[in-house]
Amino acid sequence: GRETLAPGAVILRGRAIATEAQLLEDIARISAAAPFRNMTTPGGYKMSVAMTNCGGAGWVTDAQGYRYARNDPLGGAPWPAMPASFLTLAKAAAAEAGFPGFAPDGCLINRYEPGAKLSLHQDKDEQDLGHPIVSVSLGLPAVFQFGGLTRAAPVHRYPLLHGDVVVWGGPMRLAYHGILALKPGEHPRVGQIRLNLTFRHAL
Ligand code: MD5
Ligand code: FE
Repeated sequence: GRETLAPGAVILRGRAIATEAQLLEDIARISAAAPFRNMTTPGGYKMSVAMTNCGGAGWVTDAQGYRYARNDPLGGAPWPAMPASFLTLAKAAAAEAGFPGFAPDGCLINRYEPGAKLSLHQDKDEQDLGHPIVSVSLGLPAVFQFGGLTRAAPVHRYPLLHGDVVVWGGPMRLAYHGILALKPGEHPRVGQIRLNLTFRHAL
């Protein structure tokens, strides 16, 4: 099923189900090499969402600011390579949503435990904001907040469920958005967490 949130913002419900086992295996392998960690914002707060990355461009935050880095600041090695399962899904989903030719160079992997949240923000650390972003939800359900192009615009809430893929492009690429505090629960194959893959052409 396909739902349109706004021009250029499309939810492909259940689009990742067919490859969930491979995606989960690849996440386990990536996080064994580049562990999930709770990064610090430039303002000095520790994020409740734990993060890691794969591919050539990894999103990081520390006292210096937000940026994309080719290497993991924990240990200094390049981030693990982007697995074929990730790349194939992200490219296909983008094409289905009307963005053929999407070539992500990084994937941020977010891990939410109960209570973890992402406050309302814009994604604007990428060099060329003309590229779409593809996000894949796995595990426990979350409530996604989708606002407008200003912080004051009204915010709508949408459930994001295991297997859902969202493509954000066009005019709403810079919309304010966030994830409400995760409710405790148990997903039969993922456990007591939510995972989100966020594919970007960042560098
Ligand atoms: C998540 N992650 O569920 C979300 C999925 C992040 C983040 O927000 O920055 O890691 S990505 C949702 C998204 C991305 C780009 C644009 C918009 C939403 N949008 O315009 O609403 O962990
Ligand atoms: Fe975001």
